[in-house]
Amino acid sequence: MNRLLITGAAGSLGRLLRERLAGYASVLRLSDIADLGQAGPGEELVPCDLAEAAAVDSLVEGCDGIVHLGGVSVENTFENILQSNFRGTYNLFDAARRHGAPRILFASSNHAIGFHRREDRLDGGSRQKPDSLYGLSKAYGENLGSYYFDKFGLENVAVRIGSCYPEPKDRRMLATWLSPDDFVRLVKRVFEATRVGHTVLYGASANREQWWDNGHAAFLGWVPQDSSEQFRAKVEAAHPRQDPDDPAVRFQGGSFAAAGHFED
Ligand code: NAI
Ligand code: 15L
Repeated sequence: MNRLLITGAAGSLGRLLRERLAGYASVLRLSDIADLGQAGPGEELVPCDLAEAAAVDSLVEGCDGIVHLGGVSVENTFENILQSNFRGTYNLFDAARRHGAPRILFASSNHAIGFHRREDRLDGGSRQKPDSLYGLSKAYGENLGSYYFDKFGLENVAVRIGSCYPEPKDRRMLATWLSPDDFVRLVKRVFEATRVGHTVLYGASANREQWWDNGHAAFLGWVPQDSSEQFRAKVEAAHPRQDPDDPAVRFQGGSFAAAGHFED
């Protein structure tokens, strides 16, 4: 890999990959609207608003792979999500089409399927059930990936990330937790696999509670190594058992599914 672009590089997963993918490509091109600090060895900093099509076109030129993390990462107004997520992700895919179709890893979210019930085991064929305006933008990004692969052969993997933090923060995250190490391993597999087509998979570690089945993506060779189980006692002590009929417990999206419409 010569030049790998990471959008959203100033965010929490972006900072993680910036550190952990140092040296993985000859050049890491790091982009965000927020401050990216100073360029280190092998880094190129390209500030860019993803909503600006011309700027995104220049951003993507010369890249061999893209990790697309940039955008609004929680529920927000439709206008903000429209600009950063809907427009931003369209601009990115369309620029990639014009510049040699570099493979894209799109950071989708469990909130694209957040209105599925916790007792439903999802797999590659499960339908989208967004739980928020944010989740809708992730469902749209997945569909962009489907369209750009079918129409233009632009390979891409949408990862429905669960909860990627150093430790699970609550009882729900015992099921949705994706360890930073497992995330980094997944990113590398996406760019090292011979072929990925258009694939949608779930980003969770090998936790005891499993809501998602990635059997359809076994060709990637990504086998999560970590488990939230090591944190169970701590999490359960800090967070009392919840009412099983609470919408935040019934649905996979948790509080995103339980919340009212953001614009009201
Ligand atoms: P974050 O909010 O820390 O980082 C997102 C970055 O995108 C920020 O630095 C922000 O400045 C940038 N950004 C927002 N709008 C932009 C625009 N118009 N142009 C350029 N940059 C813009 O989020 P985090 O946690 O690092 O997540 C990264 C990605 O992964 C996001 O797309 C998020 O939706 C997704 N994700 C993260 C999960 C997690 O557990 N951290 C779970 C599921 C999905
Ligand atoms: C997400 O999509 C968010 O970006 C992140 O902040 C977490 O809330 C995560 O999902 C989750 O569901 O835990």
